[in-house]
Amino acid sequence: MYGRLPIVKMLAATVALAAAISAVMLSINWDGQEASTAAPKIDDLLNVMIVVSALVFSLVIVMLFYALWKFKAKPGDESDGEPIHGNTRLEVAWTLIPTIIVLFGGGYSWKVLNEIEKPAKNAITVDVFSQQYAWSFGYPGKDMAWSEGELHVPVNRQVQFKMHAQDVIHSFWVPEWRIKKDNVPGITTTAIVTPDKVGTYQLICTELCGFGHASMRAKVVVESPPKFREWVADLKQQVPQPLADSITQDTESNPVPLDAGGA
Ligand SMILES: [Cu+2]
Repeated sequence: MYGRLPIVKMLAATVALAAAISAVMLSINWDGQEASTAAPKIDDLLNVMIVVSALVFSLVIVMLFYALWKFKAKPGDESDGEPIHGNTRLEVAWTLIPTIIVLFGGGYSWKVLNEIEKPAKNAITVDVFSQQYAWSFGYPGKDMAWSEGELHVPVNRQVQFKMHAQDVIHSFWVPEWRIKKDNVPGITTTAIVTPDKVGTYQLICTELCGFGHASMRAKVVVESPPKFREWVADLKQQVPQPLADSITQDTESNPVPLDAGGA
């Protein structure tokens, strides 16, 4: 037989390799500036998963290289390998450990999602209209003011974006907020964000939506509440009728039976 594996040494090598990989990976600022209350929570989640992945990767690499070194065939040895049948302890371990890791990742993500999507009492609603290849926005108020290509929101207040795609699937993404949400024709999707840093950002369409997809962007301005109110009050246009209709005509809030008219 092969004798006992040097478990302690292998574990030490695994931890050392994982620490080295984590140190490099965590030193990189993957997502850039954080500008919403969700951003630090999402970044922490990513960092934890990076460390967990580094541990799994290191364990596999250490075992692989140990096996390559220890069990290498001698020159001229053409014989078959030893026939090996199941190892219950090993099988229990390689089922149980991944299960625990996946459940941990799922539970942690669930917790983060719950926290960042918790509706606030003083939230404002902004309607988002996406079409090939432009964004426009409707603001709350009697006449529903409308802006094209430029989104303004107040700082430190939750915004609930109600999204209405007019043609194909688009996706709403402001990298500094970390939130990304698909806009799907026929249904209203919601993204909840609390921007917490004044500044100018970019809204990017992140679902390949056609020829002009790469240029489907809008300017995002996060500003103080008085400035925001002033800006909305100065808007001259109202949401055009076809866009206003798309708010109420989605099949999610107004389900239409499948056999209702049509071909
Ligand atoms: Cu698009």
